[in-house]
Amino acid sequence: MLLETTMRRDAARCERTLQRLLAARRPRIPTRLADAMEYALFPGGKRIRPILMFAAGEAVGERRGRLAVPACAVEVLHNYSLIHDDLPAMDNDDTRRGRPTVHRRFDEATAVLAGDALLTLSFELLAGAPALDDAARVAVLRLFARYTGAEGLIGGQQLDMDSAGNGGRGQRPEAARLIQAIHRGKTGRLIEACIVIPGIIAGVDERHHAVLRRAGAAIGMLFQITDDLLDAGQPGEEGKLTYPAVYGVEVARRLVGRIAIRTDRLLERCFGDRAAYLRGVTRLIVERTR
Ligand code: GRG
Repeated sequence: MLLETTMRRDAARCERTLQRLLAARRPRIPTRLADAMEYALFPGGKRIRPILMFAAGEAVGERRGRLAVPACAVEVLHNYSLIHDDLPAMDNDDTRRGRPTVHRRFDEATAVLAGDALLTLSFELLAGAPALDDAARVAVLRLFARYTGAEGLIGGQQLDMDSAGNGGRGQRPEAARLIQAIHRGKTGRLIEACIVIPGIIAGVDERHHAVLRRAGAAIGMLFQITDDLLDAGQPGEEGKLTYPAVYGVEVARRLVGRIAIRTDRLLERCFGDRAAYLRGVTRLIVERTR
């Protein structure tokens, strides 16, 4: 099947499951809060994280049925982080995905609560995901908490805020380390989780687990540098601590090329034909134009 068709189907699967999970809870949630949560989730963005989870699932021979709820949990957490990132205390953004941000459409307090509610919902979903054995469920919850907490996503956001306005200054090797730490926390860990969680659910051995971690970290890096390359030169981007801003667009492009080739070979070597979909999605992440 055509790569784009499979991706569309997987995004639609995530959409259906998310709609069902939210609809089941809606009667017990205060209306304004439920409205804000749904406003953030629907219509969504690219749904690239759930797609990556289904693709990693194919590589490890895991069926989509067992991954649907965990994939929604990751997407729900992603949307919490966007709501909070847009708040006046952080990025202070008025629009996201071409319409008002949650705090603009509702109000700041509701946006904080909707973000909090999505964060806790993501853990509720993982805790109740059907057909996982207890050991896998605990391992997934532990990894997800670590990757999205103070050592992961939230820590990355703190580092990013601390470094605001520092782009291009200081020693280059230092800048490289800081950029890597920010990317790994803010973007990388959640994408790594998408690649590693299907392996935990499928019960892969240590060696394959380590490969999934390496590939996940690399795909996270590819996603973020590509994002920064797409933004390079836009108003408001100057002075940001990103590879294109600090090292230039050409260096950043070459870095993406090198990481992409290494990751592609690693996935092919370890998972053979079963990694075709994951390799395809990774290629499209690098080639995307939005
Ligand atoms: C507030 C704890 C906390 C974290 C915020 C998500 C985030 C961390 C910041 C948003 C700014 C940003 C550019 C982060 C890097 C991750 C990223 C590229 C997010 C956008 O993800 P997409 O492109 O969004 O998958 P869609 O709209 O497609 O869902």
